[in-house]
Amino acid sequence: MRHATTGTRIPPLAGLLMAMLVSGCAEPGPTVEEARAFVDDAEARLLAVWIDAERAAWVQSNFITDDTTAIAARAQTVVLGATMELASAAARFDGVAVAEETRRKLLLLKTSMELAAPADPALQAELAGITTSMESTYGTGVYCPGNGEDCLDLAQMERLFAESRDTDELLDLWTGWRTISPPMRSPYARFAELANAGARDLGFTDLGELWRAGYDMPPDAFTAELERLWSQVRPLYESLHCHVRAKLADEYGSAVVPPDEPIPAHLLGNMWSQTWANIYDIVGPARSDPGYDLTRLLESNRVDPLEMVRYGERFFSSLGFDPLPATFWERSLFVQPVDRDVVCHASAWDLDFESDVRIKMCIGVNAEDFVTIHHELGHNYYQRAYQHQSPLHRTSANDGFHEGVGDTIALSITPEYLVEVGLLRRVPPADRDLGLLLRLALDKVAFLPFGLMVDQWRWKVFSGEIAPVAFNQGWWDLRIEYQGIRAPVPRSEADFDPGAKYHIPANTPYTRYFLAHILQFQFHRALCEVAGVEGPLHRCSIFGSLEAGERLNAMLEMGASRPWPDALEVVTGQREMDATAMLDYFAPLQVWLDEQNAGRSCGW
Ligand code: X8Z
Ligand code: ZN
Repeated sequence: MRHATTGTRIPPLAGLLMAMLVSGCAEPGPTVEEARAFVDDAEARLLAVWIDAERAAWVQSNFITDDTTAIAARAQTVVLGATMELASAAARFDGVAVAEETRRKLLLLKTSMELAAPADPALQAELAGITTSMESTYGTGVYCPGNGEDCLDLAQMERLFAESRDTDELLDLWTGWRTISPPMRSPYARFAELANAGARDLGFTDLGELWRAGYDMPPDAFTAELERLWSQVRPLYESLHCHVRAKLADEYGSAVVPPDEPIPAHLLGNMWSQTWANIYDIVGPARSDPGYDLTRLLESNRVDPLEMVRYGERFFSSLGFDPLPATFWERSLFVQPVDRDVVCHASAWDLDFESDVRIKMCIGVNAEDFVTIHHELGHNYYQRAYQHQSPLHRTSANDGFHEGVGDTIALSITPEYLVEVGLLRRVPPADRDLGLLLRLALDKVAFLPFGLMVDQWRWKVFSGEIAPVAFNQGWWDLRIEYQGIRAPVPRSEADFDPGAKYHIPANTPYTRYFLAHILQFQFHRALCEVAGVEGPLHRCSIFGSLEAGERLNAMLEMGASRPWPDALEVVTGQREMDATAMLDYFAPLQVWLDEQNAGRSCGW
């Protein structure tokens, strides 16, 4: 911390230091060599504690008990302690003219964590205890309707939620799932307090600023960057919202879905209203059959969860990537166990930061999970590609890249691809494209404002703009502002609706998914060009293109060794994130939506 001096009186100690400097006997500052050695040691030490913590977290999420949660918390405490110590010590080299690579690593030391903690070991342990136990609370959450005997877990509730068209049942499920989170409210407030104190010790204003510092630009510039990207895609979202609201009003009546107002959150086919493809049947055009339904195709071809993962692996193999290691198949979790609690929220892991890659998922045989498998495998192939980088560079160019790779591959699950791999008999005619585009937009475009608002909420919580007494109100204000979606029943501060979304208790930053939704279309457009596929983007599959695979791999293997614009340039030739690829992709849909919305009053 730098303090302003008042007056010109030289305090005795400073006077002594000056005298030492003048006489040349001052302790010399640290050298470039020392800085490099410090970074090398730090990386070795961090790698060791990261691996321990990953193993503990893996066991915790695959076998949730009080004991595994405590063990994971202990390992997390060690990571917090080591990171805070090293990040603080790194400041010693602030004035040293180190090489660019060392400078970058000194910064990455601070931003490599999604969490910061005060220096006091007791507070570090408290913070790690809160985060691990919130995740366990979420993972074991159930809702027991009626007589309280037949409890539903999240996976069961999500399935019912996707299919039900009964507003009473939907409302019951919607409010039911949100009974798991009020106990997280006060731990969350304490978590924010402790993490903010840690972030301030590192020189950030709060944890939100630490998160925003991870994008190779000043945190404020990143905020502006998000605003720029959102303004590119907002008109498309508003068109989709307008059409969906009108169709929901046709289905449920305008007393349930009033015009000009935000859409009630329980009618969109997803527990968090973050993707809407499950209500395609309600909002699709007349004679809208997009030609096939991937869920039905998986069922009729008797594809089981393991085989779904094999489809994913074969896709990456077709691009020239090595097959997944035997340990992936032995150690991953693919189906929900019946005899114990697990965190079912899908995730990808790299236990040894080299090749012990795994996924953990409760796979259902349906289109959504088929896409999620590709999403998770994208993480694993990225992790394997950068394993030769030094530890601090073993991550993606920015976190949006990590989330965008598998999704990019999933954009290549086109009708042509499904025919090629034998899941679909023939390619539907081009006049079905509108249905396909609308179905995809219900996932990708509908997601955008949700992808933004989750961290808008957290950033305001961390900065103090949203105080604990207004946690829930602040959440719904942003839901209305960004998404045009409102709570279906009055909510109060006895509720803690943010906690019913996995990434809040798990403390996973969420802006990464917004970025990924923009980036994946940019990657897709560029890789389709590399693969030499002509025609509309929504009909392009890069399946089987070694050229596209090589280009993608060149970016993946860089890890975080360079600022992200360098990595982006490798695949796309562009140095800026840019939503025009997404707009290009959906251009025919935008025309159609404009026709549908003519005469409707849009907005909320
Ligand atoms: O959490 C995920 C992945 C794991 S990184 C399944 N996603 C977000 C979510 O489910 O809310 C993918 C898209 C958004
Ligand atoms: Zn992911």
